[in-house]
Amino acid sequence: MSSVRKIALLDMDAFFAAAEQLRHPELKNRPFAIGGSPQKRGVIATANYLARRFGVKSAISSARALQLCPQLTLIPGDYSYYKQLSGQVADIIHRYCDKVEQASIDEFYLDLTDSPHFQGSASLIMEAIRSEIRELGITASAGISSIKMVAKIASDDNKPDGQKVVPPEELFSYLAKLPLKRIPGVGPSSLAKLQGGGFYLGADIQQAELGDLTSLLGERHGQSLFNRCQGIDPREVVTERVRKSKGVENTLAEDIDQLSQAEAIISDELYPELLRRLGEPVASQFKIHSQTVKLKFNDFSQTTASHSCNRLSAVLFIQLLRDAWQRSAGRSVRLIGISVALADEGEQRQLELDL
Ligand code: TTP
Ligand code: MG
Repeated sequence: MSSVRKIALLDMDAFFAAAEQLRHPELKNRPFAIGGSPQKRGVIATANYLARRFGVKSAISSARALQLCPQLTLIPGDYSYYKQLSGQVADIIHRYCDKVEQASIDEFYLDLTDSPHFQGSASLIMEAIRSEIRELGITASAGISSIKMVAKIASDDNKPDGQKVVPPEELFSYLAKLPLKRIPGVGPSSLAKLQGGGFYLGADIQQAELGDLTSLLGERHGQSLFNRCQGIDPREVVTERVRKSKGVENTLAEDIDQLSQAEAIISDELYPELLRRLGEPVASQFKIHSQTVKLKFNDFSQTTASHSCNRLSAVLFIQLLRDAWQRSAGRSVRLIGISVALADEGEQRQLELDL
């Protein structure tokens, strides 16, 4: 095994805005933002790319946003919906990688060092994950590097819907060219101190004396910036849980275009087969995290619908099928799949306690 790690950071593009656009397609050609009302001194959570052209962005007040862009449509946030969508993204990622750390609602670190997929090509794995996310109707960008910090920084380079690899031999030169404000942890006040000391780019830190940095920024922050600009960031991808899933799918002998046919395939074929594969303990107890239905259409694009739940439910599969079916837009269906993500041990204990 090589000692150089392959770490990716996946970050959803304009996440809350993309999520809203998915269920309200009419928003697409308008500048809009998710945020609290200006009367209640609300702030902007995020804005779509059209609104960003006016300067509307995360953390400014909604009142200011409306000054910058008077035609802005302001919508309240729906955190549980975004969380559910983020869970669907997590499920996709877990199908390609066991070592995943969710850093925020829309950011995931993956350790792909030992991945068996695509002959270990991190670029191809991230392309595949991003293409499955695109099937959900939203997009993500990724950065790939041997250290976490650069994976995160690089995920912005080709945003939206792009990715960037910084190979190990280019790490030092990539950092050299980097304006310090792009380094996570360098906020406005650190930046002012650094610029006051004549430090503007990664190269300035690479050539600095450690003592000069620690006297400017303090021991811990100074040391950490010094190390990271040398390409030293030993932080591991910390796995919270490995989500295992089980499923069955069926490529149909002939494409179908009636929902009732699909319902029958799930009820009569796929669900009994899933029960058999799961075995009695899982099928009857609280050992499920979520259920998913997948449809592949005759143009080979696919869609999935998922919902979290604790106990296996045939009715839920039918509901999810109906949700997914609505996206067929006249296409017939060539494959149907159903799957469950299994709860891990910790979750099971928690569920039993909750009861
Ligand atoms: P980000 O990934 O920072 O932003 P984004 O996904 O909207 O845009 P980008 O394409 O640049 O990645 O944050 C993810 C979500 O977190 C964002 O959609 C809304 C929320 N958020 C807030 O609620 N407040 C904030 O100040 C920020 C930065 C984000
Ligand atoms: Mg994002």
